[in-house]
Amino acid sequence: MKSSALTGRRTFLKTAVAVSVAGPLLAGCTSSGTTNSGDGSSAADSGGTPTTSNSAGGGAATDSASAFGGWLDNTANYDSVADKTGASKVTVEVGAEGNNGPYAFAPPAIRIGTGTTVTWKWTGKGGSHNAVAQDGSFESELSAEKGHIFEHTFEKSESYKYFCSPHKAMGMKGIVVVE
Ligand SMILES: [Cu+2]
Repeated sequence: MKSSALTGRRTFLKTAVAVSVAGPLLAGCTSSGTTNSGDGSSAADSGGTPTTSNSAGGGAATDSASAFGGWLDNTANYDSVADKTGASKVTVEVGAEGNNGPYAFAPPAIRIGTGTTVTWKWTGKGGSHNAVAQDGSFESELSAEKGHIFEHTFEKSESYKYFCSPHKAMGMKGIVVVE
């Protein structure tokens, strides 16, 4: 009789885990118009959050990156926007480690105030890089030289997507959010 009790408990746990996994998944899908997303969450209080990292990992990463319309979806070193508001000068490394080699901007996403000057500084690694705004508002030289610098002062409250031409497809992209 002990074993049957265990089996029953195990079944319950399995169900609880399945429900708690389904909860966040449904929640993440609300943007695509899923109907009753609130229903599944009632049983999710039994914990089980660690299990979500396996099944929902891809979806969750896509979700957070999609804040910029998916711009940083394949940018490996992006996980959040670095808050640099209040700083008058901010430096971004060009050719930092990321995207399977020195093919990243670091930090890839920054938030600044108007009038802030951003300085892109080349590490000298990964060959030639540049920093090109998608809307054409700035474009650096293509350089492979360590210590090379490009500066741009942001005056308008806007989000500026930019990329490195040679490595854009690899995920060498960034964004400057001007408040
Ligand atoms: Cu590059």
